[in-house]
Amino acid sequence: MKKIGFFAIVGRPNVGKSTLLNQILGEKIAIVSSKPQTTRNRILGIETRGENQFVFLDTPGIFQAKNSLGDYMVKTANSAMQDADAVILVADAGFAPGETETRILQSLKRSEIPAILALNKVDLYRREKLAKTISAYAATHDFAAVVPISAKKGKYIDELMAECEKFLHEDEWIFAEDMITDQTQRTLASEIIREKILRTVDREVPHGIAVVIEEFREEETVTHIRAEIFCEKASHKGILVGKGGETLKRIGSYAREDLEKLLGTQVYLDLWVKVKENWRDSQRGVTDFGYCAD
Ligand SMILES: Nc1nc2c(ncn2[C@@H]2O[C@H](COP(=O)(O)OP(=O)(O)O)[C@@H](O)[C@H]2O)c(=O)[nH]1
Ligand SMILES: [Mg+2]
Repeated sequence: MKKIGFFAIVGRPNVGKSTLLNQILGEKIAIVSSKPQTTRNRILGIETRGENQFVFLDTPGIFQAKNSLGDYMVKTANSAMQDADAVILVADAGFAPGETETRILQSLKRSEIPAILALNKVDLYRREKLAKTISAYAATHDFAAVVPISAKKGKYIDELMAECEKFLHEDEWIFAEDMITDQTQRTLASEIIREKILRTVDREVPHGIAVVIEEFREEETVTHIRAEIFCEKASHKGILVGKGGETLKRIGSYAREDLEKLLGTQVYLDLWVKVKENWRDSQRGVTDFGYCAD
């Protein structure tokens, strides 16, 4: 009998939601960085094991939005929660529930959606610390399960999957058995480029970046990709390009390495930097770059 279930992965920015999804799938479909608010869209990840199809929705973290892009990101996370059979709340194993977790739990209580608590980054903490965090959470909510994990090290992921399995229901699968995401190769390519920018440049620059793929042409052994990187200020453009174009070259070569792995071909990557002032503040700018609600 075939079974399926939907799971929204939620939590504050930077707790390891995208790392967890990649680890479950064994493939990188969600970009990861040490900077908060890396994930902007809802990302679908599909894991089919035997008769079971697990559909995961990686969401942008839930936070206090400061502009139109932020609004869009928080709405995306909230709506993913409403559609789920169960929510996986990812939280840092070293901290008691804070304002964000409390807010998420209140909304789950109201809508009566079951929650699995995944306490992540256990590799960083001692056992006593983890025990304290577990009791702090247990006192605030009646979780379907509490599973300490290390998304980065791939530890206790099977335990988490076993808890998810309890929420599957008998039904036809929605996705083909070999499908792992609904994102197109173009989208994955633009996200990879954005990840390398997040990892290469600092301060406020990467948060104002949008990457648009202008050309994606596949030949037998080579893929030609031309991408435009939009930033919010001329000074940001200077930082992205760097002295003698050195920073942009570095971003390009990191991105090319991952793109070649993703596509299984050689990649010719052509990157251009453009300025579009304050696009994140306008609804128009945000939708123009593809961040539009379903
Ligand atoms: N030490 C440790 N770091 C982790 C773990 N999981 C994720 N991280 C790191 O936490 C940061 C944020 O991860 P990311 O998946 O982008 O978080 P998201 O914003 O919740 O999607 C990255 O630097 C990850 O490498 C973990 O289990 N242990
Ligand atoms: Mg993320």
